[in-house]
Amino acid sequence: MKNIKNSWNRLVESLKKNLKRIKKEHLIREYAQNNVLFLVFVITCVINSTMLRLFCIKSTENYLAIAPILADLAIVTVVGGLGYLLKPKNRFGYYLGFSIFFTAICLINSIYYTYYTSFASVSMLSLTQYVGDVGDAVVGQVMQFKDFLYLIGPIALILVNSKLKKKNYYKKVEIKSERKKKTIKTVSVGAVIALIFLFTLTPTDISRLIKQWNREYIVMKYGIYIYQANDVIASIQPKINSLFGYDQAKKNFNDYFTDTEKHQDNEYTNIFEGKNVIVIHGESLQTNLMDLSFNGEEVTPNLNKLASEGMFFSNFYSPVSVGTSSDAELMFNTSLLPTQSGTAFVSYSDRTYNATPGLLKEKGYYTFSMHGNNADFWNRRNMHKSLGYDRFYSKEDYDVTEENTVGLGINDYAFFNQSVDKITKIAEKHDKWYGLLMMLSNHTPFAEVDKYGDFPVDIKETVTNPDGTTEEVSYPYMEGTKLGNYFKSAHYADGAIGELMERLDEEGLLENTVVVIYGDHDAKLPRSDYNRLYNYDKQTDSTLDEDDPNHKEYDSYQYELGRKVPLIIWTKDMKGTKLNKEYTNVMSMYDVEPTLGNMFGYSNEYALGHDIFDIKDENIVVFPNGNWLTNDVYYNSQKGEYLSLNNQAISEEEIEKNNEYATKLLDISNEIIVFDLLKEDQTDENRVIETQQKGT
Ligand code: GP9
Ligand code: MN
Repeated sequence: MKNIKNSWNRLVESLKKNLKRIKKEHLIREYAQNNVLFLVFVITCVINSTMLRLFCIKSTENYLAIAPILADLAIVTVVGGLGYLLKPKNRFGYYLGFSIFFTAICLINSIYYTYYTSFASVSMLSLTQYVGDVGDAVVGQVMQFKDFLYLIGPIALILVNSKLKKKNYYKKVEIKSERKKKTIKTVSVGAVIALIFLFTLTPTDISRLIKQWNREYIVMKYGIYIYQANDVIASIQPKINSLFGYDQAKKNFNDYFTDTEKHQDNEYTNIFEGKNVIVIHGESLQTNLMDLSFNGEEVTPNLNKLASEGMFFSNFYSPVSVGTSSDAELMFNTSLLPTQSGTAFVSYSDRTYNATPGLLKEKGYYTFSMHGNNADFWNRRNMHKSLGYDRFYSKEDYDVTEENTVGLGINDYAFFNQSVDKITKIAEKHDKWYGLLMMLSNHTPFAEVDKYGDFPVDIKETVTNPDGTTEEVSYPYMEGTKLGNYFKSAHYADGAIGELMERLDEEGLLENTVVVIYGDHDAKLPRSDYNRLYNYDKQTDSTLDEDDPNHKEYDSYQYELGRKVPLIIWTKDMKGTKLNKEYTNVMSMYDVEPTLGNMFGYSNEYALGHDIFDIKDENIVVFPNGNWLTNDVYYNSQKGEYLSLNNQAISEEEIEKNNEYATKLLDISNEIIVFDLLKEDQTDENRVIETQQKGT
């Protein structure tokens, strides 16, 4: 302790001494005079990036953020430091060049943000529509006074340069070793700042940078320069991936589909032909919600009602990968699986997809999607076009206010309400339509509990006192836990589904319509919270001990299998018919397109999933990590072990066969997307020409 105190005192003393020396010897002034170009470059680049963030992202968290300033400072210090390798007379050109480059990044993003409320991506440069749409609008409508402020960097450098010229600054001679020393010192300072920045990062920050889809978040954390560099890498990666291996991929594809059995018609074939469709993408809705009640109130009464009146697929999984919501959409619409690197929505939005909206369009449907969030989230602005939606209604089409905002954006009640107004108009104009409504409120972290309304997740009991009087006691149970908050949030979202159904009915929109509801993926909640849910001890307000006879094990297998999500297909007149029942065969999100296709009379001949009424109890659900599930077995490929669901052992051969199938499915799906195998006219020659054109 004494030693630490002594060292600390020595450090403080030496700092004081150095500060005094710096003051006395005017070292700062001297440094500034000798490095004025570098300093102007660094300061203006950091100011520009900070200004961009402050103008675009209006949140206290952003206003107070130090991390992006550190990130920007590290980048420009290193770039600026490398300028010292040049002779003084060449440095102005170097700094001006980079200053213009960094200014352009800020300026383009500022304009793009004004127009699209998101940051720009180089991947969009290949989309001519973007250049066309924005090109005309830029100078007149979109470029605002604030955008001119970004020019301070190059302007300041030009002014400083003319002053320096007059002072004969550039006549100074600096020998090579001196220049090298200066470079090393400055770059090292940049590296230290970068290190400090790295310490501020959380695992979520890193994973979001890798995914590169939550652009605002990345800019808010990493600053605009790292965002843009990362964006370039993310945009180039799929192009590189698709350069090699096309022939082998095409052969695998042909072999796979030659060997695949053709679909057989069944009693569900064409039963919904010509009907309108409303698909509800239920954010983070898990099936286990539907079995739960607190103090006699169901968590999801509306979902439960729809399930009890319609076709309820109770063993349904959404094998999403890092693309979460967007992977669910991909699988639902295209019967493909998530890609092995990046996400289909962000990295491969320019590929050809045999997607449900596009296939229904060919049958005369008007197709649309609606979502209250920013259109660039998960790159939906582009990907929804590739999937064949005629129109994507996003945040900019909704009246979003502070009052109607919950979590990521407009709450599900306001979103549905405004959506029904839009659907009513669509239905007036079009005979047949297919629409997707994507919910948003029930999104992790489920923290805005006071906005979810009153839904206690405690245990209330009435106890009789010895004197005969009664009183109500409450045990906290799930109150204050993340899982408990999820129940409150899900109950809130479920209420919005109830209101939506009522309004659709009032507007007569359910008469000839099939409603399809799916949970997009699980809510990623802690297993310990589930242990509390199933093993709560009221007396101690904690989880029962594992050796307690009443303890119910909720192990990792139960947790993984518990991640299932609901799929409900419902029509107003289905209740009591033979369709109205629970369907228990295992099924996955990528089985939906062939299943619906069979019912609506369209087909994707390159679907990787199956019509569940064709494959029935022989279905296998494959997960992106190679795990798989049948009605009888759940196999964990990481551990190389399985859980029998029917108390029977499974042979090594069976495991091997299914492992091969899982790998094949994941590979073929990935190759279809990466090599754009569904695109017609894909001869090798055309691909080479196209790749060259894209490269120029
Ligand atoms: C974003 C919403 C949520 O618009 O769909 O995406 P997620 O985080 O669930 O992938
Ligand atoms: Mn989601």
